[in-house]
Amino acid sequence: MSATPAPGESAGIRPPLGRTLVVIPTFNESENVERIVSRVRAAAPAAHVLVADDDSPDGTGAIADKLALEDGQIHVLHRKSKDGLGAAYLASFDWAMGEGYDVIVEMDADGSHRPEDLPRLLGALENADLVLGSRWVPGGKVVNWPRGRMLLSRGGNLYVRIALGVGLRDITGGYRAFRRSTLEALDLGTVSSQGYCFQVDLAWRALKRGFRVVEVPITFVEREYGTSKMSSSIVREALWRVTVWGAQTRAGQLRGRR
Ligand SMILES: Nc1nc2c(ncn2[C@@H]2O[C@H](COP(=O)(O)OP(=O)(O)O)[C@@H](O)[C@H]2O)c(=O)[nH]1
Ligand SMILES: [Mg+2]
Repeated sequence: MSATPAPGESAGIRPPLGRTLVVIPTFNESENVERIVSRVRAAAPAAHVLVADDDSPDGTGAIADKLALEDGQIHVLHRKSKDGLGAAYLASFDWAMGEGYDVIVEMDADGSHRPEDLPRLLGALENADLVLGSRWVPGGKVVNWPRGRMLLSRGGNLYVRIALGVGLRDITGGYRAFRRSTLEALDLGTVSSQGYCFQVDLAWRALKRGFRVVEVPITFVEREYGTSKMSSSIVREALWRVTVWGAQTRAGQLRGRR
């Protein structure tokens, strides 16, 4: 965990955390949804869960509805069609704000983000504005990932670090906890990143606004059931957007020097 605030980072006392919502986006996760939701309920009993399903053809949404009927802390957001992870999260954040949650957590449905790590993420958020579950800080681990995915994640993070000039080790990861006040300041209406680039976009916005972003080591476990939705178009989107953001930042720095 990074203990020293970076330049421009806001220090100071933060309010207690309050009500937590764990958002789980799903597309064809029928083999995983019940298992992940019950693990979250066991690991963080006070937290509510929102399953954000993009009308999965495999019936994930109907399974989530059944879980919600049985447990008042489980909710479901049904979306019309597969529209990317970014859009599912933005709709979920809107829902969370409307319902008055104070902390919003992002978590994959496939078991890669262990709900048992959640209390540590929430503990770190007491003194931070955004907490990233991190595979690439000391103590972080990846289990059962093919070499290609490992290289993609490490290479992707290295590229982002260099292009944007940020110190975070795992800015592409999707296991994170936001304070509501952080999300409210990120200008979410202007986010257009669709795939996993969405994660870089939000962390980058938080850093630029001087928020305290802290990385907590996690063990990332590759899914046992269902299939990955990662695709080459998702990688291409991240590559060009990060390159553009990096170029804009450098151009701004040069203008500032003149
Ligand atoms: N609602 C929604 N969820 C998605 C979409 N794409 C991926 N997901 C979910 O996002 C999470 C991460 O996706 P995953 O396929 O495991 O990606 P990987 O871990 O990078 O291989 C899983 O819970 C997916 O079901 C999408 O377009 N819409
Ligand atoms: Mg996965």
